[in-house]
Amino acid sequence: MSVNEIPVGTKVIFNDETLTFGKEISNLSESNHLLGDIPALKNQFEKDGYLLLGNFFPKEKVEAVYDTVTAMIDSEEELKPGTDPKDAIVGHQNKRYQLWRNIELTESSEMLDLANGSEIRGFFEGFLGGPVRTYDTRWLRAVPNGINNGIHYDIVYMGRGTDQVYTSWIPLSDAPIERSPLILCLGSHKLAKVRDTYGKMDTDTDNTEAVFSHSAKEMVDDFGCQWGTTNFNQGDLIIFGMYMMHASLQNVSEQYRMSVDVRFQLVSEPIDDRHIGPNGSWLGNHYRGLEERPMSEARAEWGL
Ligand SMILES: O=C(O)CCC(=O)C(=O)O
Repeated sequence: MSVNEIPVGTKVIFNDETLTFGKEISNLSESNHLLGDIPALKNQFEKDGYLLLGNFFPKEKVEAVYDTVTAMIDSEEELKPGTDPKDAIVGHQNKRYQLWRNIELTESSEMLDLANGSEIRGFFEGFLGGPVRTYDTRWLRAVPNGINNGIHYDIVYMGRGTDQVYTSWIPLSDAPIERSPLILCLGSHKLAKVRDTYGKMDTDTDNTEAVFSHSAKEMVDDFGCQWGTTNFNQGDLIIFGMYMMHASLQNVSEQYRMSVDVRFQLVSEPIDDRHIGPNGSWLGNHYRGLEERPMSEARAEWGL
């Protein structure tokens, strides 16, 4: 067992469910040993639907972004009084930050140097075999205690160009199992019926809730998937495609989990222009508080 491996029997929380390692959830595998071997990386991605690259980013680049985010939260007095901002301990309001409209942070030189910097661009140019571009929307998050994200495919938010878009999730803080790590629903990218129905939806134009399910167990019991996660470290990188169901575990720690998720694709492919332009104009129905068709209704129509 590697140092980072989460032992069988460990329990984690998703919404009101408990998931057990070795049962509904298992450890994700790193692919660092494949770096530099593009065919092997592609095979691995094709097989598992993701690539996890530990310690991918230079520490100082990640810390620089982390510091801009903690400084902002500190300036709002939302860190616990008397604590070191470096520890990012949540203040008494337990405020959630969804910062993709905060251009000062998402377009800062520190952020661009990390999330659109030479390491990640170089990786994708090699992996995709040509010049690449990134979305200007950068989903910067500070997740407080008790909070997690729901189960979804990214295609429902960003499917107006090519579907060959790659999500890159970058933990800006450590994100071990108690601090709201990303979880992937392994096998979900191969669920043909889900791809052909939910995977064709556009949450904005269809005005339908984007979250496919509130139950991680349902994805195991009814769809035959298995969840995967790891104790993420600050500066790891995990990439996956538009049809990988994913979510995050509840933050049961007292520290913010900070992360940014960004997208890459080939320049030569059509792009979803909702996410282009430095003003971060995109704000989906959900975030504008518009009433949406419930997912349960859509799923009943699809027979899912
Ligand atoms: O960070 C999270 O909690 C969710 C991330 C996510 O949905 C994504 O990277 O697409």
